[in-house]
Amino acid sequence: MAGRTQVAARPSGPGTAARAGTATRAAGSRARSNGGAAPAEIQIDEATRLRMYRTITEARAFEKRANELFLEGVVRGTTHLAAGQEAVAAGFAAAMRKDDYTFCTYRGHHHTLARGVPMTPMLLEMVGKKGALMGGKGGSMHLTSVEHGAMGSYAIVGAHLPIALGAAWSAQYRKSGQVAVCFFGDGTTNIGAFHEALNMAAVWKAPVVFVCENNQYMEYTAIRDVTAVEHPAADRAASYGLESIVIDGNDPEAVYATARRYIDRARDGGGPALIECMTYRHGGHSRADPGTYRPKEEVAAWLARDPLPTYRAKLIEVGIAAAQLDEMDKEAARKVAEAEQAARTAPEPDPASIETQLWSDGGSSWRSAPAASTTAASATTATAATETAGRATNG
Ligand SMILES: Cc1ncc(C[n+]2csc(CCOP(=O)(O)OP(=O)(O)O)c2C)c(N)n1
Ligand SMILES: [Mg+2]
Repeated sequence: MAGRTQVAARPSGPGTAARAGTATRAAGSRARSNGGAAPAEIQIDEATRLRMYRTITEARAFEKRANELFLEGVVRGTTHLAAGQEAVAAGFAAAMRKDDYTFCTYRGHHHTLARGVPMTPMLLEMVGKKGALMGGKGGSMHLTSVEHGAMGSYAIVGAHLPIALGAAWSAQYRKSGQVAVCFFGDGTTNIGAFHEALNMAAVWKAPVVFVCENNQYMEYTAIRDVTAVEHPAADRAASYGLESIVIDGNDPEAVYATARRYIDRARDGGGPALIECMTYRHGGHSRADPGTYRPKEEVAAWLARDPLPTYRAKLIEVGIAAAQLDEMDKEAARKVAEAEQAARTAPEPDPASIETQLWSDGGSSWRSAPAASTTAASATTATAATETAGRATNG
């Protein structure tokens, strides 16, 4: 792998400033930091800008209400909000082709919405009612919609990086031109699967773009307290022959331009990329966490860089009418209200559905039906399952 280019558009925002003085190390640096602005060659048109604003405002409105419903007990279990990190989802989704793949973590509402998954089935998934995105079997942490390229939200830290690589390898093998984009947190970079996936992706020149949403915390621990390098993803990139890329994850246009550049490159056979987006979660790790371990000044500094009002102000500055943005905010509120209404009133799912979608035939016959009394197809499945079970027992 040739690349040791640094294209770092290093943000000057909070967090980064606190660690200023640590120079970016990338042998053979060429392109220099442009302070988070979009690379000059990528033009961002008005439709893309509006699309990104829509994603940010809709994700913010959706998560705010979803969280309230969790607190009210309408939604059970826990939830992990991405409020504050929406610009990453907005910028990447706008740069992706419709049939590209998204892989994300349990903090994945923003990415799932950004790929066009409607709010109502998503919220129904969280409450486990009829009409839910995945029949109510996944919930907030496992949102998936294959038809939208949303290939899953994974709760095991790091587990999805090799899976995203597999999807990219499949695309490469099929010559489909698809790219897999895999989002994960800063804490994930200390998991073995991160390194294993990056290594093989680089060896295979797979069309996968790994995106670290560096929100600077892994649960209740600051990443800087447990990591030997300043930039947990970018500073490891050189180990796999990749460029060290750090961008302002709160600036959707910087995200979009960088995403376009590396997604397009991966599609053209240029291999993988690793992009570290500096950002911040407004709340705690999950529903149960008030996030009080974070210094007040740090939280305040990042709230002042909230991508929603910041991007709104920028769009108005470039000539987009405030009324048009107001309309989008209203539309977001309308969609949230509609989803909430459905979540409150939808019937419980049919109890029989509990046994569907568990196996490739959509049923449970593989588990117990004797081969003689099943159809030819399910008999084959049952036999295969028995053999697998035998191997598992013996292995
Ligand atoms: C393999 C594994 N180890 C530990 C956990 C518990 N855990 C859940 S979230 C989390 C922190 C991950 O932090 P990061 O990757 O930065 O993602 P963020 O939550 O900040 O988006 C941990 C340790 C887990 N889910 N999986
Ligand atoms: Mg984190």
